[in-house]
Amino acid sequence: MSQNDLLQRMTQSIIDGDVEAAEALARQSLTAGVDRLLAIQQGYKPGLDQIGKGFEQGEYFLPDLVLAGKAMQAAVGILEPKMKDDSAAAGSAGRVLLATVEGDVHTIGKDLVALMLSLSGFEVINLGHDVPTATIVENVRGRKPQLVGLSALLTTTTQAQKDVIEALEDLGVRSQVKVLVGGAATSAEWAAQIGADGYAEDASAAVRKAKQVLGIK
Ligand code: B1M
Repeated sequence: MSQNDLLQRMTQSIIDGDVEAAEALARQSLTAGVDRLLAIQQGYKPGLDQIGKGFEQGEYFLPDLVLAGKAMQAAVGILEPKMKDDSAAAGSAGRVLLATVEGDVHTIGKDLVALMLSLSGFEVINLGHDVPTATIVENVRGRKPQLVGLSALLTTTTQAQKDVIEALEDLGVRSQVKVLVGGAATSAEWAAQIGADGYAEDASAAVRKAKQVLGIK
């Protein structure tokens, strides 16, 4: 099977919400030596984008989103350990606290950002999803990261990114930490509007932006 066929089948496995097929294709791509990030970004992710569009247009429904999300997580679960095996020593670039903000349960993109940051030498504290603003702020105070990354996929939950920045200001710790925002519902304009230090559109951009705001070459 050509690499293109493999990528297309990966996309289809997500659209079908077929966990077994997604996993089998991930194993097959490892054997064939396909770049793992390419498999995630150009194989599996387009499937989620199509399901998302179809959901908006009433062609797909919530169970389709759920199954597509499970298939994606299963595939990434197979590719991720192999990516970590290949990575350099983690932690040297600095400490990052990552969370999907309160009210938002979307985890896949944030976890990819976590993976890419840790592959690039960051120590990543992943607080998970639907994380209350107070919990994020407590962790900033207690664990002293250099960067806090806030993911939001819903238009309604972007407000929580602003809440976190305001809470950091209220506690007088805003100047001690850089704030990076991302997720499908956000933009560079939004980041500027709420006083974040940066915005990244995808996981690779998140690494570049994290290094840029922290002054790492
Ligand atoms: Co939901 N969902 N969902 N969903 N879901 C979206 C986001 C939506 C755009 C679909 C649509 O209508 N087209 C829409 C949001 C509309 C809006 O508000 N603008 C939506 C909706 C409406 C909902 C519900 C409200 C549906 C309902 O219940 N009626 C509900 C909300 C639940 C909640 O959060 N309270 C809901 C639920 C779910 C599931 C749980 C079923 C599932 C998530 C499973 C999971 O995460 N474990 C799900 C899914 C799968 C999606 C879509 C289809 C795919 C999201 C995804 O994982 N993409 C999504 C449509 C879409 O995005 N095309 C959709 C793949 C991932 C790799 O990309 O997450 O964008 P993404 O992350 C990228 C970048 O954004 C960026 O890098 C990542 C990697 O490249 N990035 C960052 C992300 N975070 C970053 C942080 C950074 C930097 C970059 O710095 C810190």
